[in-house]
Amino acid sequence: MSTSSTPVNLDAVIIGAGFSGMYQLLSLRDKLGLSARVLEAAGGVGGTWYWNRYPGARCDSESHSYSYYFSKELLQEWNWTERYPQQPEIMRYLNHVADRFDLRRDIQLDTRVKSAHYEAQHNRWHVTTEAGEVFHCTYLITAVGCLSSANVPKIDGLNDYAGDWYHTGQWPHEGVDFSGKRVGVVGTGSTGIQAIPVIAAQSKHLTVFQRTANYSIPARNAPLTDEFKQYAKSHTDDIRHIMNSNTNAHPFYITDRSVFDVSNEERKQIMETAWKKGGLEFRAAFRDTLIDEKANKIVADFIREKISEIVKNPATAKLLGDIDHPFAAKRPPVDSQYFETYNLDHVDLVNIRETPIEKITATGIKTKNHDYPLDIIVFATGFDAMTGSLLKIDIQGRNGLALKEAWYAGPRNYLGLQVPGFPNMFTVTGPGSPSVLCNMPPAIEHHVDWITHCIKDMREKGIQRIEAQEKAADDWVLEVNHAANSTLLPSATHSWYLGANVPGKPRVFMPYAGGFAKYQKIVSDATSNGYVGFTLS
Ligand code: N01
Repeated sequence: MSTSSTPVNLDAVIIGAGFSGMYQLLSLRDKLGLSARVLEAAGGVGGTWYWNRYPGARCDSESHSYSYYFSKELLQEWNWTERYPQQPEIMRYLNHVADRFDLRRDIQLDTRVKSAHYEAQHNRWHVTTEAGEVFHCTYLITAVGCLSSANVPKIDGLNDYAGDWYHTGQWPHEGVDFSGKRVGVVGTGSTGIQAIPVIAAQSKHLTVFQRTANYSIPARNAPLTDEFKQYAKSHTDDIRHIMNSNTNAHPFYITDRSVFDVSNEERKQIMETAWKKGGLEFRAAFRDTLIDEKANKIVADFIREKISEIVKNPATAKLLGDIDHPFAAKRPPVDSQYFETYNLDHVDLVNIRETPIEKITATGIKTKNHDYPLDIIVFATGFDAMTGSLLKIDIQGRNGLALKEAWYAGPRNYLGLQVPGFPNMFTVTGPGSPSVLCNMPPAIEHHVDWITHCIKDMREKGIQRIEAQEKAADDWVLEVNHAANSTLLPSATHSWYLGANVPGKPRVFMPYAGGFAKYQKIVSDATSNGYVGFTLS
């Protein structure tokens, strides 16, 4: 450990030891031979999976695609056990990666980065940690994750609550014992929908506080068969090709078929088959689900019908099916027995859209009409997504320009990779890139490979600085808006894609919705034409 008077000099500092940070370290250290260190606030590697250990936490991407593809050996060695990996299995995988590639010696845990300031006279970043350590580096790479900054709602009275409360994204490592407890869950996004069935199975009584009803598709999780494992291992090149050549980086293509290309019966059959298969692939049954309102309504109505078939109490079914946005305009959850859980006698659903939470009392949650006594409250209320974790760090670029200032009206960058005024700083899967609209590992590998290639190019050509140009960033923001506006995504006006879930956050559609394949081509064209839109000096 250094002190503030003895800075550690490195080629690169990487912030975060999740999927991105670990691969970035390996790439800079082992492929380019640079000195690099990962600074990580948590007590272990894993990034979002280190924190999100709530009951039922599982990935919605299929395990054979939720993997690094940079190492053929790793792909052959590692054996996933289920269609969708659970959080502990993902943690075992990421810890295996850390050991297998000898990454730990350059990962500094329990180290929260406080500030990162660019010093133009030395062309370096001056990075400090909360413990007072100082690092000087040429390249600063933020690998802080898109969904890492927990959003705990500011509800009156939380401090007076005598029971225990938790946010799903900051779950205690020792777990939570729900047995014999009256539990309240606030939030019915992907997280709440995963957690609710598991908490229901463990608790005496569960009350779900729903503000916005949500679609959900059955995951149909199951142990992987030997045949599938064999297929995945013997087709790694094909699977990688599919992921890299489609819209969402999942291991399947969206069909070319419109909802209106087929008869009613055929359409119903297609949706039934997709529902039976389950998972995010349900979205891929038609090409126009997310671009045509009428097409979307047909698919959405099919899901509503399923909800009313599953949920026995008609009033509950109505409330669960009363969804105010197009299907998949918010990230569609994938569940195991979510709607079925409401058939249990000890599970209640409360409509807090109609009767909002007024406050939290010493004994539970109070709405306008009712007091709900609770021993435990679980906030499955999401994240200050995409920008939250970056803006918590005091990042200053050229001439003391604060990132907070540069982004006061929302994130503004070029290709989601660099911000004007912040030379040699790179953001892995930041806003302005497809990131959260994708299966994350391929999106991460693409960014890390690009950053690595760029730094290699710079060093070979004696270039000391790369910086996004102002005009390129302005044009890219327009392109990001245009891509979003060509879909139904912005019509879910309260989604976290828009920053609308965090009071006061600028409403800007943050991820790039033009598709992963198209995005890669844009980035590749700009690069091969001499880093168009970047200034190299
Ligand atoms: O968060 P969310 P999440 N009072 O923001 C409600 C990824 N993920 O953690 O819609 C009452 O989607 C809010 O209501 P409303 C995935 O990308 C991945 O569930 O704002 N309620 C909503 O119901 C996902 O999209 C996996 O009206 C409040 C819920 O809380 C992303 O993480 C698994 C409230 C928040 O939903 C975020 O999902 C899980 C308040 N003050 C998640 N504030 C994988 O499989 C918020 N809500 C990898």
